[in-house]
Parts: sequence; structure tokens; C-alpha cells
Amino acid sequence: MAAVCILDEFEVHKNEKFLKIAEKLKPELHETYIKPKKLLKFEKHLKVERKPDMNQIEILEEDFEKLPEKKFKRDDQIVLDFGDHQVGYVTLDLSSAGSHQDAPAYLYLRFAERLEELGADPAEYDGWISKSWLQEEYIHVDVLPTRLCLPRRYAFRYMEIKVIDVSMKYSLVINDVQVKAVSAVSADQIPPLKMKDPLFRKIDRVAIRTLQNCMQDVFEDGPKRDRRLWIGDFRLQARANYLTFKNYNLVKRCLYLFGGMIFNEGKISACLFTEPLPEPDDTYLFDFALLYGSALLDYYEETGDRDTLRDLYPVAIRQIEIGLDYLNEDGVIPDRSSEFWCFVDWGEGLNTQAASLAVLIYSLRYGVRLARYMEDEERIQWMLEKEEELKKNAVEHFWDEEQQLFVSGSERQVSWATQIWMILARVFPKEKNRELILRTIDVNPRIQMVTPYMYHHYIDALIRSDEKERALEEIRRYWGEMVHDGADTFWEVYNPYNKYESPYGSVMVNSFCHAWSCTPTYFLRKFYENDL
Ligand code: RAM
Repeated sequence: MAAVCILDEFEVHKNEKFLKIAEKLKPELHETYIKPKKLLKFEKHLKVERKPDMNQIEILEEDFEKLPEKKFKRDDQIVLDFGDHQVGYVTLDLSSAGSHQDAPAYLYLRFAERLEELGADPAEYDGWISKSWLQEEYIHVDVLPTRLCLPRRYAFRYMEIKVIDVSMKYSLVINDVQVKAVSAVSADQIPPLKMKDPLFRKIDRVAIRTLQNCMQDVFEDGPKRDRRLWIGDFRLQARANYLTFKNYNLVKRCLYLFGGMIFNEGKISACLFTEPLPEPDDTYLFDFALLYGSALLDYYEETGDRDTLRDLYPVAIRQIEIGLDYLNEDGVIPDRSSEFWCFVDWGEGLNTQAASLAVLIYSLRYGVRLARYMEDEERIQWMLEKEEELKKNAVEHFWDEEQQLFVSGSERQVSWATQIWMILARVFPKEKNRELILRTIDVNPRIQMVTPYMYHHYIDALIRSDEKERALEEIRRYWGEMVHDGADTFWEVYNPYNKYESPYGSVMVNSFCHAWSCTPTYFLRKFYENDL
């Protein structure tokens, strides 16, 4: 199902003071020049659609140094392996061999985050988001030798070069290729995880690489796609950043960007763009807007930066007021699951009604904590009362006594997401929450979690229910499985029960370096490494 939000009468109110603060915090990007490590050649080139079958692709490996010795003719193809996930700008040094170049060289270039992507044919793409996200180029080179600097920034580990044509009289020679990798941070200063288990150490490294490659001008959600700042992703990235890169300025910049571009009624946008100028997207996501306060609180508790708290507190509180305005006469949020209105997770058919109320309750708790720091007595009282009232409503409307689980929507759907958000909202006391998460595991509701974003909240719910050991095992099972499946950076979508799942109608546009999946480093460093 296509999930887009286009708001009519969308009015943006820019706060120039906030945007100036954000502008001053624009990071200078670190640049690192990296060459490919290996050359790969596919013996059989397959046309595969959704589920590339790598077993049928035989791969020959050679050292990168061998590249200039090769003479490329029509239809010759090579894949360069850069050894790890990169985000940056690629340059190729090209020349010719044989007679004088008597026709343009015509090249096809393609970039892939995972090798498997090269087994799929972009021409077959039929998803509902733009195919312009597919990282491929057709280029004519009229004059050789030349230094070809590609203007786009790519996210990739593998680069495929295919010579569509040269001429009978000359061959193409690729003397060198390199990427100028960019990020707002460098990973040099981060001490290795103290845990001994090699799999957790690997999970931590992959998570840090994911975060690093998403930290650009802002905290991007994915450097391949959508390359923008989403609140839901940002909140988790910031948490992981506090235990790793500790780049507080980038967090502050993003908080001010959201706070500096509000739209109708004081809502903040679910995501925003920074090019050519900062601009919010006309997308409102109920849960994301409410989670802004949690990101602000985390930032304040990390930094003690009172000026920022003072500036942005009203923005966070306003999101809660707006959230409360949506309550219906039963004191719950109406079901808007058929719209792209409350995200929660990408699970097919997920009903988000109950979870939306749970996120509202959760955001009230954070609101109270913010208000305490602001010594805003009146609001503390008001939010505490609301929190209690909504907890009652949640139980009354969504708790199914017989199943001992929460249900959602008129179809009374049972999902993992609903239970998890009710636990995080602390609708029940801790012991009952523990029973609930254990029952959920036991029942294994049909509506699964499919994104690392939702899994993050699952791990959080386990830890908050004193199921720390189980949480660790779940990190091993979920993110560890992605490592076994070859992840150099963690993915946007990963459903262990359906590994080729895509919310977009084709796995080709899934992002394989995705911000919201970087949080194992947060969990491992915050809750486990000091237990040793
Ligand atoms: C997708 C992206 C992004 C996420 C939104 C809700 O477009 O994966 O990271 O926040 O969905």
C-alpha cells in the first residue's frame, strides 16, 4: 500500500532565530579517500526480480591492482568491492588502448549496498516510490583520457561498471577508481566494546558504521534513500550517538531545525529537507511528532544545555496538546490506520489505533519530566492527570481480558507493536508488563515487527520489564542474524520470517544502511558492557 501524506493548505512558519542557530551548527564533513579492495566478476548475469538468487551467480575475485591491465570492450563488466559500506563521491580515471578513440565510450554504472542487489534488474522495478532512488547511471565519455567525477553522492559497497560500447578500434582502460567518503564524524575515537562475545562486538561495529554513514549534514535516515531527517529515526540515532560519537552539536542542530519550521497549529513535520534551503515536508506523523519531546529530554539530560531546553520546550509541549486534541468522545485516538498518519511500524495490515494512544501516554511522561526541569508546576499537574486518565482509557478500550493482550481497531487486532507500546507507556505496573511481554512472545501475534525501529522498542520494553538477559538474546537473534546475512551496515527493514519484505513494493529500493537500525550499540554500551 502506498503510504504518502500530502497536506492541503500547508503553511510553514519559520523561526529565523532557531534556523540561524541550526545553520551555525552545520557540520564540516570529514573526508576520507578510499580505493576498492577487490574486483569481482559475475560468471552468469541473471535477471532476477524480487528475490535474487546468489547461489546461481559465480563470483571470481581478483586484486584491485589488476584493474588497469584489463581492456574493456562492448558488454564487458566488472564489479569493484570497496570492502565496507561507503557514502561519498566517486571518481574514475579512464583512458583508451588501441587506435585513437573514434566513438564515445558508453558506460553503465551501478552502486549497491549489498551484493545481492546486483542480482536484481532495475528495469523490472515496479514499486510505488520513485525509481530515481535506484543508484544507476548511463554515461557517455566523449574524450579519453579523462577524470570522470560523478556528481551524485552514493551509498554503496559495490560498484558495477558495464561497458555498453566502445568501438572496434579501441578499448576502455580503467586506471583507477576512488571514493571520497564523507561523514560528520570519524569513528577513530570510539573505544571498542568491552564485551568479549565476537558476535556482539561485530554487531556493535556494524551499528556504529550505520550511524556514522547516516551522520551527514543532519542525521539522515538512510544515505541511499530518503537522505532526510525523520524524527523517529533521529531520536534513536541521537541515543546511539550519546554512547559513541558524542556529537552534541548535530543533535542540537536537528532539534532546532524541527523546532524552527512548524506548520499549521504548531505541528512539527515528520521529516524535513535541508537542500537547497531547510524546508519541512508536508507530512505529519502523530507518533513522530509526540516523540520530539523524548528526543529533547534525552539531549538535555546528556548536555545540561538549558538554553536549548528553554527554546524548544514550548514546541515539545505543543505536540502533546495537539495530540490530546485528537482524543474522541471515548477518550481514545480514533482509528486512522488506513492513512499514513501514525507510523509505528511497516507491518502489513498493522492497526495503529491502540499504539497511537500508547505513544501519547508515553509522551506525557516525557512531557512531565521536561516540565519538571522547567519548573512548570501547572503543566506538571495537568500532564500527570492526563496520563492517568489515558491509562484508564487504554485499559477500558483496548485490554482484552480473555486473551490477556491489548487489541487495536474495530477488528480487535493483536499485534506485537500494540503490546510493546502499551508496555512502554507503562499502562500497567512493571510486573504485569513483564507478564505481558512474556505472553506476547508465547502467543507470537501474526502481525509481526518488521523494522529495526520496532525491534528497538521491543528490546527497550524487555529491558524496562527486567528481562535484560532475554533482551540481549533478542539482540543476538535479530541483529546477529542480519550480520549472518552479510550486513556491513544494518537495514531499514528486516523481517526474519520474510527476508525480502519491502514496504515499497520492491526490495530494490529498501535502504541497507538505515539510521533506526543502529541502536544495538546504544543497548550494548548502556546496559551490558559495564556488567562485565
Ligand atoms: C521511511 C523511512 C524513514 C521512516 C519513515 C516513516 O520512509 O524508512 O526512515 O522514518 O519511513
